[in-house]
Amino acid sequence: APNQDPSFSLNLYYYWKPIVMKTLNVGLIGYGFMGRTHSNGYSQAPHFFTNEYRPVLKAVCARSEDDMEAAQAFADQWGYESVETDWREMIKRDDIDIVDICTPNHLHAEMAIACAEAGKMIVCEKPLAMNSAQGEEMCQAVEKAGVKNMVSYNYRRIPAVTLAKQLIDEGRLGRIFHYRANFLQDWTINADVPQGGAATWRLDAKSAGSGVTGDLLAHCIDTALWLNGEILDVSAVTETFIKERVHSDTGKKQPVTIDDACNFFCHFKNGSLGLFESTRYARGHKALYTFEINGEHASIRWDLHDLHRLEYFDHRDDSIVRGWRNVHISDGDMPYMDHWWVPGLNIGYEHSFVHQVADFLKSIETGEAFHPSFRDALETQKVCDAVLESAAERAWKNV
Ligand code: NAI
Ligand code: SOE
Repeated sequence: APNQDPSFSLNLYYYWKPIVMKTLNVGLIGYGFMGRTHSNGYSQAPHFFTNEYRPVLKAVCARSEDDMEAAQAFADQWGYESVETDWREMIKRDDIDIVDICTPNHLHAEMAIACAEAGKMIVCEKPLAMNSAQGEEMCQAVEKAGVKNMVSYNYRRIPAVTLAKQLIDEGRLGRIFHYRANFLQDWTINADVPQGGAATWRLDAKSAGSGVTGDLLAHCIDTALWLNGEILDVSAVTETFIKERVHSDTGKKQPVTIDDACNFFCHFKNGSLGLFESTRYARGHKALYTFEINGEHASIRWDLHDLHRLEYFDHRDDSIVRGWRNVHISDGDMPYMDHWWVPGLNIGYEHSFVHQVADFLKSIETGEAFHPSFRDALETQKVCDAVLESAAERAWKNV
């Protein structure tokens, strides 16, 4: 061995292990940001993770004949074998096993329910639905059809976040008192940014459902439910700073009905207090997702801009060396890291989607449940609904 470090040889083992694979054909709907990210996940997962199943990029779907050329260019770039122009036709195909829904939020429910009825496994982007009533219908559809399903709350699968879960489950923090999370961006400060249309559907409630609550806080809520358990009730405030924007459908100024910013407090079932903040008006922040958890013995904090580090403070440390430890998650005994390169070499945002694919394929192979499923994501949706109701009514709301 060129290096006596066991984690190094483990990496080589994963890299060279011969694999016999069965195929699972993927049909992708939506070839924008997430269409690319998921396609990369399917392409990379079999190179780095040993699963019985290998995804095959079988078909990508355009919106209609009008964007056929763009869809074909995407297919050529990513290696999809065929292009469809109607997602309803694509999901009828016998040679499609998994349908991956990477479209704006208002399309998730109709597409996912139709896929379940067609007996397809489903990967759906977040947020699950426009609201929890719709989410419940989606859950019932996949459960009735008995099809495997997942929602792409990918941040769970960033190794430092997975390590946070491990430390909490091992009881290292002790009783938890505080959970604090932020997701800050600044891309809608300019009043000239329109609402609606291909690039700015997130600003139109008809296609997004909500603003930062469903788009950004949903991620924070998913992570929080996973790390710290159920949320019982919420008290929220939302603001829409720019009240009217040009709508791409009409070319005219129309009222903006999404939340530009949202802050909320909550009680968790374990007795801890939660404090969440999200905005698209935090000048200087592009995607600052952070959380901090304070327990009786120890605290942890994490920052997406430095995603490889988990900060950890343990009061039980010897007092003369006690302080915040800056743990760099790049060694083979850290979650997922035994599948990548050698110790010390970083991975990034897109790898959380590779991990997601690898874990999903493993759950198909073993028959074990995959999390977050539609049912798990419905819990996040219920918190989002309670947050928006609380802000509208200026009252505490039970989830
Ligand atoms: P995007 O705007 O980049 O792409 C959306 C795609 O959907 C486009 O290719 C568009 O042509 C397609 N589409 C729209 N209507 C369609 C129809 N009727 N039939 C077929 N295709 C249609 O959007 P983006 O950023 O990829 O977001 C998609 C979803 O992913 C959203 O639900 C969003 O919330 C979620 N998302 C999740 C992220 C994460 O970190 N997990 C990051 C970004 C987005
Ligand atoms: C919005 O800018 C966005 O892309 C969200 O849609 C994603 O869910 C989040 O992960 C990053 O920001």
